[in-house]
Order: sequence, then C-alpha cells, then structure tokens
Amino acid sequence: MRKIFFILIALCLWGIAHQNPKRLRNRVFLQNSASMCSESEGILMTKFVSFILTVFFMLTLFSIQSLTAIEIALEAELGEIQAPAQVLKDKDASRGEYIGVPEGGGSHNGWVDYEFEYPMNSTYWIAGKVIAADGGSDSFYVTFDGEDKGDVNGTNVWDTQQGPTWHWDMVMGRNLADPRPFELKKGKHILRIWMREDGTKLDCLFISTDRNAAPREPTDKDVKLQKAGKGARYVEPKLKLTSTWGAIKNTY
Ligand SMILES: [Ca+2]
Ligand SMILES: [Ca+2]
Repeated sequence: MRKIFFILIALCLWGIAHQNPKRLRNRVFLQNSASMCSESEGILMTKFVSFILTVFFMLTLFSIQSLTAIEIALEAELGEIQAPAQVLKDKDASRGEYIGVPEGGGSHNGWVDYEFEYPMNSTYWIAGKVIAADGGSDSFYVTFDGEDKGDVNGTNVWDTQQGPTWHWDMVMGRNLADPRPFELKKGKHILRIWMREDGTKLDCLFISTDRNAAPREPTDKDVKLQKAGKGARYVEPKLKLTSTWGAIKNTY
C-alpha cells in the first residue's frame, strides 16, 4: 500500500515536471504577478522548477526499490543442533529455551544450522539475542554454506556484547566490521552459528536486508514458517519521513 502511495507521488511529480512550460509559467508566475517577471525570466524559472521536480521524481523512483525489506525471525533452539551445543531452559528466553554449551562444557565445539531460501540478492544483517556473562563467555563463530569457522581470532568470530540478561547484539566479524554485512545471492543458504566459548547463550536470531530494522523475537507465524523451512517474509520498513529521506539520500 505504501509502495503504491510512493509510486503515485512519483507519477505526480513526473506529470508536474513535464507540463507544458508555457502553461506552468502562466500558472506559477504570471497569474498573480505579471508585473514582477518578464516572460524570459518566467520561462527560465519554469525550466528550473521542472529540472528540480524531475530530479526529485528520479530520486523517489529509485528509492522505491529500497522500501521493501526481508525479515527472517528465528528461534535459536529450532535449528539443526550438533553437540555439545544443546537446548537449554530459561523462563526469560523467547519460548523458554535457548542454545549454548553450559559453562564448563568445553569451547570451539558444536554448532547450530539454519537453512533457508533467501528471496533476493542483497546485503543481509543478522542480530542475535544473547547473554554473555563475562569475557570467557561472549563469542560465537558465524559462517555460511559450509565455510570453516577459521582461526580462533579470525574474521568469523562474533564477539557478542557482554551482559548478564538477554539483549540484542548485531553480528560482527572480528577485525572486519561491526555490524558485519553478508552478501547473499537469491536461493538456499545455510547459516551456521558455531559455539566458541562455553556459557555464551543464544535465544533467537533476526535477519534483515534493512540494516536499521529493529530486531524482534519470532512471532507464532515466524515459528510456523521456521518449522516449515520457510523463514523469510517481505516487509515494508517503517516509513518515517527521516528514513524515507535517508533512503532517497542513500540512493542518490
Ligand atoms: Ca565460558
Ligand atoms: Ca528461544
């Protein structure tokens, strides 16, 4: 619906910009102030207004593409789990469960896989809801499609933000980027969260093509989709004026 609204705005701008210059000049400049503008000044101004409106039309049109985002909200405990990673209970976790290796259970072993169809080529951003109690319990490795987890200090290390209660943290890559962008082609991909330090807890994941999307816990619908192996859904980012203008500026 919002997309249609913006397409209509773009079409209106296009229409205004391509009105007959003489008619537009007559409406804008000569109707009420014939004595203020000469005819040549009026035509010049009309061309200028037409140029501005055309530029704005193009920016609006290009920004429409960025008004569609993909969201995948996952329960961490519903992935394919390799021991010693395991499902653990916590009444404060989403749906009362999370994954991890209990403190003392050993580090750098075990993982959880999430296999999904990604509906379009895009940059994807991942957030996880975590508990990371201390400096010895605050990291995972993150890879796609069978890539090895790599060196213990490599780029696939996700150093989670520490905190004793559940909180969202964007997946980063050590010495790479925070947050870390993942370029994915349309099609099936396997996201693997490797256990790195025991005691690090993961409740749920939120994947989006919108870097600014607010992470959220999976709804019943998301869980149903996840269990059916179809996690992705199309959403329209919140169209606050600032974010819309931001999209236009980014496009430009
Ligand atoms: Ca630990
Ligand atoms: Ca959970």
